Amino acid sequence: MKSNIYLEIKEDVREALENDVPVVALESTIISHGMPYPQNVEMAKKVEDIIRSEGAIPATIAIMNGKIKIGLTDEDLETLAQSPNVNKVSRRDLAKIIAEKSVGATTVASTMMCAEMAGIQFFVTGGIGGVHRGYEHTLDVSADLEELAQSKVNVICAGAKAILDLPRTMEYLETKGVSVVGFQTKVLPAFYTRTTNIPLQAYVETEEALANIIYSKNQLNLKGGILIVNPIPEESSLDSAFINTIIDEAIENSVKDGIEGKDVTPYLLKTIVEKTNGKSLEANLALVYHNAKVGARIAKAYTEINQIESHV
Ligand code: PSU
Ligand code: MN
Repeated sequence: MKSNIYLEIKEDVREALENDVPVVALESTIISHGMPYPQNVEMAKKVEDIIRSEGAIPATIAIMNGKIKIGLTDEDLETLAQSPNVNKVSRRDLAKIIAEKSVGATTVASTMMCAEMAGIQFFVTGGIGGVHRGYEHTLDVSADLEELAQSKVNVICAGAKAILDLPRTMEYLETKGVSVVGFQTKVLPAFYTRTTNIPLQAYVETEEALANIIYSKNQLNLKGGILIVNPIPEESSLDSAFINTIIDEAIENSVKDGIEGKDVTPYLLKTIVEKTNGKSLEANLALVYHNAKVGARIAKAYTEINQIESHV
């Protein structure tokens, strides 16, 4: 297990890390800026329960009282879900929020950084950030993509939302050398929907096959994480014409309202939930739960392979 003076690792997470029990990290921006209250806190708790029921230990990550908390209490989750003063913390914000001891919700990028500091290799979320549509005017590319190229943490998500420019997001990842592996899909899933016409270079049918890829990557000591894309379950997926019309409207509104920088993604998520009367939220919850199950199973499969290989 790794450590630094700012890490505050919860007891059950610490024990798991010391005893080679699989641990799965979770982010907190999805709680504070990705979903409305109270569904956000219900989601945060249920995701942890799913990971535990699969035999892994969940570690939700946030910045509180000048510490990087790895593993949160129910009270912490409530604060993140309800408090209006929670900062959205990406790589650039991390040191500042720790130094001034304010509350920070970690994005995919900063959760990867913190997970790596604690020695956690697996991280489950809903969707990642990417290259935004209209990036040729704004240069809006999420720091999540750079982080995937840097931090050795494997991220399980349901693809990226069509609020992003998906082909360019994939090009960016290719340039940065990030492997995108489809879990039971040969094309990139688009969060609310299971398919796009963007082919993937790698796909696997089983958690074991994925764990094998991660094992090889670790043996090669390659930088960065693997992005595992796991499509939303069929029964929860939305009609693509329906959701894409709403996404287009949400983007138009964001431009009209002059939304920029770190506010863009939260603004779009909120607008989409409102415009779909909560349908998008239901889909979002379903895909996060599915990712938690698959992510915990991958972490478990990896631990098993690692134990076998280190004994031969
Ligand atoms: N996409 C989602 N839900 C989310 C996010 C993205 O479907 O909650 C959050 C994640 O925390 C992600 C962040 O890391 O938004 C990306 O923000 P930005 O585009 O500002 O980098
Ligand atoms: Mn951005």
